[in-house]
This record gives sequence, structure tokens and C-alpha cells, in this order.
Amino acid sequence: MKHISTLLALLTLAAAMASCRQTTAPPAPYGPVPTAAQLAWQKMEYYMFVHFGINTFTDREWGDGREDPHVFRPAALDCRQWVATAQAAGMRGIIVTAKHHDGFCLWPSRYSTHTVRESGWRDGHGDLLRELSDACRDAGLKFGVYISPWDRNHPAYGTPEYNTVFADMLAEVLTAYGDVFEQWLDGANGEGPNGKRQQYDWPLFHRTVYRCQPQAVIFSDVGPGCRWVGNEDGRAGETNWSRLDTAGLEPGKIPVTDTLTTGNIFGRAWIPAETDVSIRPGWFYSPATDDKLKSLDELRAIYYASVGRNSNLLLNVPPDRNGRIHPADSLRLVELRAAIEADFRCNHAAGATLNASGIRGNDSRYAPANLLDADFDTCWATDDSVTAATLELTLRQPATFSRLLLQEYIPLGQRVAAFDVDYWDAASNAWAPLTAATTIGYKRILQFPPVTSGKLRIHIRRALACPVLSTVELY
Ligand code: FUL
Repeated sequence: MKHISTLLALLTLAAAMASCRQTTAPPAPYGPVPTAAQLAWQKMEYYMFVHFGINTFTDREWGDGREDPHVFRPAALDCRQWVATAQAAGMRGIIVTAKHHDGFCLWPSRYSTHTVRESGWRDGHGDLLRELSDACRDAGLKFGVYISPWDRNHPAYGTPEYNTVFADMLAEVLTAYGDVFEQWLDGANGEGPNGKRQQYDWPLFHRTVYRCQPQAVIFSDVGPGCRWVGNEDGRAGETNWSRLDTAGLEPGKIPVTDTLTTGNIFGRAWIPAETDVSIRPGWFYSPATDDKLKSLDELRAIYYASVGRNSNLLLNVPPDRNGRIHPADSLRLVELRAAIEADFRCNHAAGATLNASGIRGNDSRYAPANLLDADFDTCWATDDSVTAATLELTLRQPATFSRLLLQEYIPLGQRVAAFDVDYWDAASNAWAPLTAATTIGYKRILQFPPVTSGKLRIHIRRALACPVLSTVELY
């Protein structure tokens, strides 16, 4: 009996020593890293843009600010229908044009006389931001606002006083409707009613947003929270760094949009890309575009070129003159969701075996098996000195696949700069090249012609620091 308890004590001690030995330090962050708000934002992946306002009723993209507010007359406006549509589409939030360039405010602003109040909609007591933010909150969708600094209606536009007006409008919106996940600010800047252009006070605008909504991610051409992807085609760069150098740049003053599409490999700030694109030819509704929606194939390609390339997708779906999302748009969105879900139905990497050329400190906390669990926060990493490495995936049985999904653990920065992928070709009894790419980032999805194989090899050729990956999935 005594022997057994001594043995047990020794075994317990050995186990304790083994766990004490696991002192491998985690990888140090590489470069700038996302804030908690940017990380939460990145995980949203796909959400709805809603362009709605005066232009919905005038067949114009940019109203001139002289429209009669009574033009705004949605007969059956129903924000709950927008929210239900976004949810059915698999989207996680909605960003609405609270004010576009024409200056018309979808809320009864104290700082303007060109608002829903003056339109007579809901007898002048309507507040679209109230209705939409309530509907979002009730459904668990996040709520965001686009408030255009360019204002073709406001008499103060083009004078220093307008900067205060605009900051007051921001504060008004950002304190009255609950949490705002994203403040969308574009750099459009044209002449106002007084024939003058505005010198925007960006530091004031940013301070105001952060004071009212410390967790909001501020979008503009160049951040600071997230950046424009540099085109309106729905396409992030094949190489897409979430880092950007912004010295000397400001919204509306960007020398080359290519930089926004790819980011800067050694950029000093963490400013990930957001891909904004419309389901219709214009941003605003027009009956003339009811039969000109992007096809399912086009939208699916956009998904792969945005979410599949380390960018969030902000898909614009403009409600019609009734104030509802048109059935054609709703149907297309649901088709898209079904197509994407079908693409990612069967993950052949689940239950597979994954071996790595190296494991950080030979510590099981950094084992490649962590890439196969569904947990973003468990990773595979190598020793600090290792910046090229190989992962070999052995499936339980040969399968046919055409998509590889990878994720880097971005809380420690973005590292991988080049990798290629081979599959085991049973016919020739050798590895055969499948595809190659540069960056991964939060999410990278590679598509290739279907192959049938039992083994796949990912070769990271170049990383800026030891690779830290979170996910490998194969479909
Ligand atoms: C741009 C605007 O000029 C367009 O009208 C549209 O709202 C687009 C999303 O942003 O800056």
C-alpha cells in the first residue's frame, strides 16, 4: 500500500514537472496589431450598406441639396424588413446613409433644416435612425452610420463654422441611437451653396467619434479604423496587407488607389481593408435598375475577392421608394448565402492529421492540431528563428476539394508573405503543385480546379516573423 502511494506521489510530481516545463514564451507581436474593436469588426466579415434618402426618389446619385424635402415620401417604410433581409442574407450589421452629399438628414437634426422633420414623412415626427437602430438591436445586428462631410445643402459649408456643425451632427447621431460599430466617413469635398470648398477638420471629427463611441471603427480612404479598398468593383488585392502608411494622406487625397487595394507590407498602422460595392449599378435605388442586379456568379466572385482576401465585405442593397428592399434584391441575397454555405459545407480537414516541419518550443500549445479545431484563439507557431515552414495534411480518406481556407492569428500581427500549396498525386506518386499566393491575414480562401487526393502540403516560403496560424480548412 505504501509503495502504491509513493508511486502515485512520484507520478503526480512528474506530471507537475512536465507541465512546469511548458514555459515556451508566446510569439511577440509583429508590427502594429488590431485593437479589440478592430478585431471584433474583422470577425463581422459581411454586412449591409444601405443608401437611402432624397436620391431614392429622384433617380440621382448625388443630389444637389436644393430638393424639396417633401420628395422624401416612402409609402411603406419598414426597417424591420431591412433587418430581416440582412439576417436572412447572413449579414452581421447594417450601415445606413444618415446623410449623403445632398445634406438631407434621416434624423431630425437640430443642426439642419433639411431633414425628415421637414419632409412631412410620419407627419414630420419620423426618425429613420431610431427605427433602424431599434430594429437592429432587437435582432442582434450591429448598427453603423455614414454621415457625409460634404454637404450641398448646409449654408455654412465652406466656412470654418461648418466643421463645428458637422462635429455636432456626429455627436448628435452617436449619442442618441445606442452602440455604433462603424462610423463611415468619405472624403468627398465639393463646392457648397456659398461656392466654397471645405477644409475638413479631421482631428475634430475623429475626436468626436471616439468621445461618443470609443469602440467605433472609423472608416475612410485611409482609416484610422479601416480603409477603403481603392475601388468600387468588390475586389481586394490578391496581396492584401492590413497595414498602411498614412503620413501625408487624408480622405479624398490619396495619390494611388492601388496602395489601398494591397496595403503596405511594412505599414506603420493597422488599417484593414473594407470592400464596399453595390448589388445594383448605382448606390441608390432606381426603378431603372430593377433588372440590372449583379448576378449570383458576380456576387459570389465578390465574396471570394473580399472576405476571401482578408477584407470585410460591405454590400450595398438600396431600399426602394416604398422604403423596402425590393424582392429581386432579397432573392439574390438569399441565393448568395445558399451558394456560399454550399461551398463550405464539408470540411475535409476536420478529423485529418496535420504535421508541421517545426513546432514552437516543441510545446503542444503550439501544435498544428490547433489549426483544425474550430477555435480561432488556438494556434500553430514556430520558433522565432523560423520564417519558412511546411504543414502536411493527411485526410482520413482521399477526397475531392477545390478550396483552401487559412487564417492567421492577427492579434499578433500579419506575417505570411508567400506560400504555395501542393497535393499528393497518386497517379504519379509525387507531390504536384496546386496553387500559390502571397498574404493570408485574418482570412484567405484560395479556389482551384477540383482535385482528388488524400494529402495536401502548405509551404510557407516567406514570413516577416515566425508564422502564427489559427485555421486550416479544406472544401
Ligand atoms: C462615395 C459617394 O460619393 C458615393 O455616392 C457613395 O456614397 C459611395 C459609397 O461613397 O464617396
